[in-house]
Order: sequence, then C-alpha cells, then structure tokens
Amino acid sequence: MATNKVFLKFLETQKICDETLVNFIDESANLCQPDKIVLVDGSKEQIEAFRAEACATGELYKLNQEILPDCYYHKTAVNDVARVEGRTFICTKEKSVVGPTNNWMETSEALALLNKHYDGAMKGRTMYIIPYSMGPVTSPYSKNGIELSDSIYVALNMAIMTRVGMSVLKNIETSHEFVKGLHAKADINEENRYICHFPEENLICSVNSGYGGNVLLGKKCFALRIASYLGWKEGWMAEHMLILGIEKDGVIRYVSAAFPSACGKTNLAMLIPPEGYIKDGYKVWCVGDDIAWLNIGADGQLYAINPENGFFGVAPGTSMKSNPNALISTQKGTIFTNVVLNKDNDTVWWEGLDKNPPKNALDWYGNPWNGEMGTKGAHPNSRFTAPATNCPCVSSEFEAPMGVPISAIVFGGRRAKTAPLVYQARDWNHGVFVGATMASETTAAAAGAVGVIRRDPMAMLPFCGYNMGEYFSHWVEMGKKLGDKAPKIFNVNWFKTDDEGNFIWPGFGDNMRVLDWIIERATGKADAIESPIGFQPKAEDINIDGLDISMDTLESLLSVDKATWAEEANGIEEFFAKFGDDLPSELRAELETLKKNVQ
Ligand code: OXD
Ligand code: MN
Repeated sequence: MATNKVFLKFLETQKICDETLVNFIDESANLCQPDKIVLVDGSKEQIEAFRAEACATGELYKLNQEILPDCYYHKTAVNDVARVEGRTFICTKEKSVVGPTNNWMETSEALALLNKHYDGAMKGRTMYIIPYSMGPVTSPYSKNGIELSDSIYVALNMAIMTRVGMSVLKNIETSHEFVKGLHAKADINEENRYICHFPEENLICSVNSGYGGNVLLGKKCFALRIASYLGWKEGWMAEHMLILGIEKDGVIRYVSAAFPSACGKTNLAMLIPPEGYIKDGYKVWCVGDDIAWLNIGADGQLYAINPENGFFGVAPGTSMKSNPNALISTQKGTIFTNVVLNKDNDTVWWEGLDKNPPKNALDWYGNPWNGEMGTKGAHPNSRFTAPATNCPCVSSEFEAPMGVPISAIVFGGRRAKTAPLVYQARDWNHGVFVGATMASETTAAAAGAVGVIRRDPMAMLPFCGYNMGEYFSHWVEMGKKLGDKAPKIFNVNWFKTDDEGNFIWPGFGDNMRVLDWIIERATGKADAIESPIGFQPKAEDINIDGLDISMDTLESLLSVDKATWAEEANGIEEFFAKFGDDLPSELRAELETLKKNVQ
C-alpha cells in the first residue's frame, strides 16, 4: 500500500517509531483517508479542547456545570443503541478455533469485506490515535492497545474507561506489544455494521457503529474477546467478573463474581452493607464492576486486576436507593448517553432515578418529553461513562500493579425455582461445572415466553474469543496449576420467586449476608451441609437479623428439589452436546455425578 508522506511526517514528529505501529497507522490512514490525524495524549488541556470541539459540532452537549461539573450528554443514532451479537465475529484461519458458540469469518475474507467498508470512510473527518492501557500502566499484567477512531466521542470515552496517553505510547515503543483497533463510524448503516476480532492477528475492526459496546474497543472487544484468547495461550484468564473487597475486623478479602447481564453486577460491586453489618465494622470496596483479569501470582495464589478505569453502566434503575455509590460516581466528569435531557436545568434523568421526571425535557430520540406522556424517556440501555475514582467505595488497591488476591469466585444467574440462594462447589472442577452451566430464565418483563432458559457459561457466551469447549479445559488447567491455593467457588441466586412470582430474597445490600457466609467458608471458618448439588449453609448460618424473613422462608430459599434438578441435568446434557469432543472429560464426569445425586 502506498504510504502517505504527510501522515508519516506527523508520526515522526510525535516520535512514533515502532514499525508495526507506524505501518498500522499508515495503512489505516491510507485506507480510510481522514483529512487529519490527531494523537490523543491524555492531557487535561487536550480533553478540554476535545469537549469544546464536540460541543461545537453538536456531538456533545454541556450539562449544568454547577450541578454536574465536567459532565456531558450524547445521543447515538436511533438504530445504534446496543451491542450487536449477530454482527460480532471472531475471525480466524480455521473455524474450529472459534467453536460452536461464536460467529466465524475466515481471516482474509473478513479483511477483504472490512476494507470495502473502510475505504474512504474517514474522508472529511479526523482520525484519532488513542494509545491506551488495559490495567494500571505499571502492572506486568496490563496490556496496551492502539485504537484508531474517527469519533471524538470514542476518544473522550476511552479517556474515562482506560488509561490513555503518552506513557502508554512509551510502553509500546519499548515492548513493541499492543492490540490494534480500527473504528470508523462510516454512515452507521446497521446492515454494514461489523464488529470483528482477529485473535491470531491481535486486531479488532469495528465499522458502522457509534455505540459504546461496539466502539470502545478496550472493553468487550479487547478486555474479554481478545484477552480471553491471549489468556488461553499465555496461562491466565480474562473474565466477565466484578471484583470486590469485603473488610471485616480490619482484614479485606476479595471476591470476583460473574453474572449475565441484568443480574445486578454493578450493584453488587458497590454494595452498601446492612446497618447491623456497618455497626460491626464491615465495608465493601469496589475494584471493578465488569471485567477481571486473573493471573497466578508468585505465591501461587490467584490475583485479579480490573483492566478498566471507569464504569460504563446502565443508567435506568440506578438510584440513591438501588446503588448510591454508582449514582454518586456519575456526578462529575461523566458522559451520559441516550438518557433524558432536562431542559429546565440542563441535567439528566432516567426511569428509576426518582419519582420526579422532568416537566420540560427531551427524550433519547431528542423529542420533547415529560413524565406524563406514558412513554419511556431514556433508552433502556442508556449509559453513563464515569471515572472509577469517582466511586466513594473505590478500593485503595484499584491501582495495585499485582492486583488483589481472590479468596472466592461466585457465579450466579436469574432462576425462579431451580437454584438455591447459595451453594458451594465441592472442589475446583465442580466449580468449573457450576460456572459452565450458568443460566438465566427470561422474565415476564421481556417479550417472549417466560421461564425460557438461556445458558450463559461464566457469563462469557457473547465474549469468549475462542472455542468454549477449550475455554472450559483452560479453566480445568488453571485449577490444576492453583492446586490447594485455588479460590473456593460458589453459586448464588438472588431471584428465587414465590408462587405469585415475587422475589423472596430482598437483594441489594442484604446480599452482604450471603457474601459473609461465602467468605467464612472460603477461609475455612463456617460449617456446611452436603446437598446433592454441593455444600450449603445451615439456615442458622445466614444472618437474617433485621430482615422480614422467617426461618421457614430461609429454609425454602436454600432448598434443593431433586426432581427440578433432574430436569436441569437433562438441560445441561443437551447444552453440553453442542461441544462434542471439545467438552473436557472432567465436565462430563461432573454431569454424571449430578445425575446420580439427584436420582
Ligand atoms: C454488558 C456490558 O453488556 O457490560 O455486559 O455493557
Ligand atoms: Mn458486562
């Protein structure tokens, strides 16, 4: 490909010398043909200038700086409001690498297709070079990325969600290691929208979208899909997990937890313990709300870092009641996307924030709106992009280069009847089975049949960058390496319902009561009873002081019905059949044990 002398000169003046990087920028610029290239240096001055420019073009709207300092509002195209799993591909030379749960495209075919859409896509636009680090810049577990994007919104969001700037560029110049990402908004045509991952080439390509999950390439694309592949090759794990620390008697123990979407991960990560617990000195510290990179440390224990630097949270339902720490996190330096814009005072609103919707507002389409119109003002997937350091309970270990030691891994789903409030896997391999068989049932709130089970192993179904059969084997292998230092594995279900369909467990801060038992078990202090599906607490070991829950109700929350679990085992068998010979024998053996135990 011909080189573009003007851009190459620019790279020279910026001291960008790494050959792969120079070629990547040069080739991308020649293909997309931007008018201008700007290097994102992460400085305050540059961020300010970007904000002003984005406001001038209407891409951002400056909110009330007295109430919401450094906060801005953005609206996406109406056809571009969520991740698009159907248009998300893992591209490899051989199909077998991606397994039965991913969309696949052959590498050269995908590149040819993408090149057609990138051709001239940045004409008249600016291409931003965004050097970013997933994880603290000084951590040996962190990884570098370069995103080339023609969206100033992407540049500003990446500067919140990741560590962006010259220190990352310096790292790349010495390590020569980075993941390439190319994003062009093009004309936001959903028929030509592609989110493609090339784990064998360390490359991510996104075109025809401006929505966060599709274009903030550090998040799902790199930190989960590419990173899970890298972890498989390099002996670590990239997981869709929150990380939290529980402080008790001055000691902090860390838990990582995986839940499918809409199961309250951000709420759990920032939980405020019940009053009695606070009096007893308990505190919860948030290390991360979405992604954990797990490495085995020099002492043989499992350590977690959060590769992100911010929260890309769902706004609707976030309130002072459901998650005060998340709401407080959004009160400065935040970009709000597709929420309601209150025209009376230039603030924002969304369903579930409070009971006072604005009287004179614009809904997420940009149309005049007030709370009495009977329509939703904010898109259900409207978001806030907030700096993690805003969070009142952010962990002091948030920047720790070696991460935090994990005592327990928790899996969970939304099950109306099957799964009890909590149980512990008998050992690591059983825990892998528990994670691999994770599922959520559809609720009446969503269109379609109620109670349909969607299996979502380790909450990674849309995010695993390779064959999930191999992914399960990788989990088994990690357990062998960890040996008796492996964290204990648990399953929770906050969503059991009574016969009228009401949730029995209060959830939110009261989930602390279950985490408390988990930590006691993980540190060998609490008792348990053996049930057909694993270890369970004695009812008296779950503290229900101050709760309006009887001992009988608690017993029913903890109960395991063998007939229901026999059906569950059949469902698991059907799901496992997808993986054929790629399913590790250890998981087959666990299924046989379950079948025997629930006979
Ligand atoms: C998700 C998210 O979709 O975190 O899981 O945005
Ligand atoms: Mn997520």
